[in-house]
Amino acid sequence: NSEIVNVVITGAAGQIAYSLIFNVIKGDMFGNDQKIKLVLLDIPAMIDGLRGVVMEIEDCAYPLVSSIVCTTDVKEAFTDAHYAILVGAMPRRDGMERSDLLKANAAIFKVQGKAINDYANKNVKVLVVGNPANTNALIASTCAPNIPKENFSCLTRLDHNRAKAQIALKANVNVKDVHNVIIWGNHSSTQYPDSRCGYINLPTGKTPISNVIKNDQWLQGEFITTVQKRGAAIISARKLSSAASAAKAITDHMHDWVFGTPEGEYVSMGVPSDGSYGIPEGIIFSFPVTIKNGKYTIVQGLPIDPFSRALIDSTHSELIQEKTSAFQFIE
Ligand code: NAX
Repeated sequence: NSEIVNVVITGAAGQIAYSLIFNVIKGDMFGNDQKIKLVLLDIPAMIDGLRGVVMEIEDCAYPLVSSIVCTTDVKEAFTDAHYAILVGAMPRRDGMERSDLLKANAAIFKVQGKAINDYANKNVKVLVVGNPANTNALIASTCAPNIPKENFSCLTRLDHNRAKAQIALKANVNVKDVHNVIIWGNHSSTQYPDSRCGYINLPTGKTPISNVIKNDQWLQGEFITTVQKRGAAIISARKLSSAASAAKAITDHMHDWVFGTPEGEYVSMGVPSDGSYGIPEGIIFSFPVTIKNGKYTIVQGLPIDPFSRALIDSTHSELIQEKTSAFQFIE
């Protein structure tokens, strides 16, 4: 591919970016023949660190990097962007109220959404990773009325990958044989990791997960809580939040958004709700999707039992509350 794509990564001096950037320039996201202009945005206090990252990018001597821009200016960063991966966010500090966190992030994503609206390529695809990811994505999209809503998404692929991995470990199969797990709702501890529609490829054929793991108590209990609390478990073990696995999930999300999903394969993506599964328009909610020609479609017609309905409704209410609290700061 001879056309260069402009890829913006925010929070570029942070720990996720320190894995993500190298996945991107190796070709894992856009393919092995796609040249990339890499645009790295962070805040002024991080600019020295960012220069160090740039030296390391150069030293990797990867041929896909056509140029690198390091900036603290949103206009410079988002001008002509084809892909914007918004990783940088205000972290929660000790003593900070939840409303302070929502306020600080509302301010960041309002400015970035507006800059994307004013300066990015009109077909830009935006992925929000910085937390609270669903609500930050909604704010950015709301502040970018000239960019189609469908071009804004948030990351729940890490939760999706975690769910696949837990199923593979429990069933003692390779993770590549686990398909169509679903993450519903918010990227938070109210998310609903759902194994009911998933299947495992066994030597004997395609088999529903619940026919391989014949333990409903585990599938409706420990499986769900393990995935919901995985981020916290990593922080408590590593004393740092997940970074390499987050970068891998970001790479999977963008790769599939660009190249599509294999026939019949669902991936989880936070996308604007459209009434599917009783979630009215107006929030960014994680759904099972399939992707073709750069456009995702929410998988329709999956059965929702009362157990699932309750969990989906509860993560929905949390998102409505987050939206109400955050939006008072952007009016
Ligand atoms: P770090 O604190 O290591 O890095 C964040 C970087 O963002 C810092 O360099 C900071 O200076 C920069 N930043 C802050 N405000 C900025 C702004 N206005 N413009 C540009 N850059 C800005 O955090 P890291 O571990 O990399 O995590 C980044 C974000 O991802 C956090 O909000 C984190 O909660 C979130 N995560 C989301 C996940 C998801 O699945 N949606 C999973 C992983 C991760 O926890």
